[in-house]
Amino acid sequence: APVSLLSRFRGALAAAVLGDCVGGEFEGAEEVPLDRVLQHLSGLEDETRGDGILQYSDDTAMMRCVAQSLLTRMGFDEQDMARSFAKEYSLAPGRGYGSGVIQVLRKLASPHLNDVFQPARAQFGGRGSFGNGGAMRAAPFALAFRNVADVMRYARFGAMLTHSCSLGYNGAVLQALAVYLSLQGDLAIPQKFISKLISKMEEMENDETAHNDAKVLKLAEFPYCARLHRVKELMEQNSVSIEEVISKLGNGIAALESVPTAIFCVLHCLEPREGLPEHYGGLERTIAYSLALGGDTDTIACMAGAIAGAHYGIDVIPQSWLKCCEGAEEAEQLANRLYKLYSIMQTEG
Ligand code: R7I
Ligand code: MG
Ligand code: MG
Repeated sequence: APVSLLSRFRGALAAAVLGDCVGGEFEGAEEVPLDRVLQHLSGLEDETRGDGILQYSDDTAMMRCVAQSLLTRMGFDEQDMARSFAKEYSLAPGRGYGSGVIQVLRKLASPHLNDVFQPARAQFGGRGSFGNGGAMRAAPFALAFRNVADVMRYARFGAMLTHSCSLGYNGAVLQALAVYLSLQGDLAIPQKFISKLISKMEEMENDETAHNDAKVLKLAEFPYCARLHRVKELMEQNSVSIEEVISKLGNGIAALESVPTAIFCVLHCLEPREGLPEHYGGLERTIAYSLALGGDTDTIACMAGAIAGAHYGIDVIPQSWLKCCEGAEEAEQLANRLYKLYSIMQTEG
């Protein structure tokens, strides 16, 4: 049966929270044997557990702020979103935020701040952060705007509130784009999906700031495009080892080393894979595989979850898994409200 757009919206946000919550167990672990991942996930099916025993981290906390702000302002309002991040951080500072971004969040709380993008620009010697904190919270942008140019524009501004390095905000653009295309059903033809991502990222990276950041950081000239080409090559291979994925795409806290990786996880798990239980559907495979890569597991699973959830919809996510995740229900409610906003918006351009 075709997956309804509402189901895709709910799937995207709920699976993002799921990825964050189940991924927290392995964040920072260098090697995560698949056995341990499957054990962790089968533990979620235990009836006696549930009721949000797995807590969400900064990934979900900030994604909720993005969704809330887009809803209450009925679009992007940088002042409101910045305030929302600052308030969330002050109420719950212990959610595992990146060590650099907390300085930005403290500055954003100041009532005397005129330019809300300024604190982010002061990070890391004035170049800004290339961490994946902008990308991890980018999914709601794909649910709030009808046309792709708006999704890209606002995902970029939304990320720039904390991540002013082009590698940081372009990672957020790529993540929002991937969710957007997945909502449209584009994962039905994986080659087309990846080609569209590459052509859009060529537009984004064909920019002086992006070229300069790439040069300073000693990266390829179009860093995201180069990684996406590697994703394409890995997709065409008969077999791919975890080690190969990590060495070619990365599994780290930098957006460049995690957003293309998350995209690869989704594409790789569209089909059954050796080592993953036969009773698993694509969504479950995507989450399990993301955790097995180790490294920044909560964030890679959160981003892969959002893309996969937008493809498969809410109905295939095991209820027992969602029940274990703090904030999963709220994520579905936010998705319902974003769907309503989307439905009343005019189609433009
Ligand atoms: O990007 P950010 O919000 O962190 C997100 C990550 C996710 O994995 C979450 O789950 C959470 O665990 O944190 O936070 P930032 O502090 O902006 O960036 C994260 C880290 O990336 C920093 O603490 C640095 O270690 C590194 N980093 C940089 N290092 C050197 N130079 C980011 N940008 C730079 C840089 O320009
Ligand atoms: Mg986190
Ligand atoms: Mg993380």
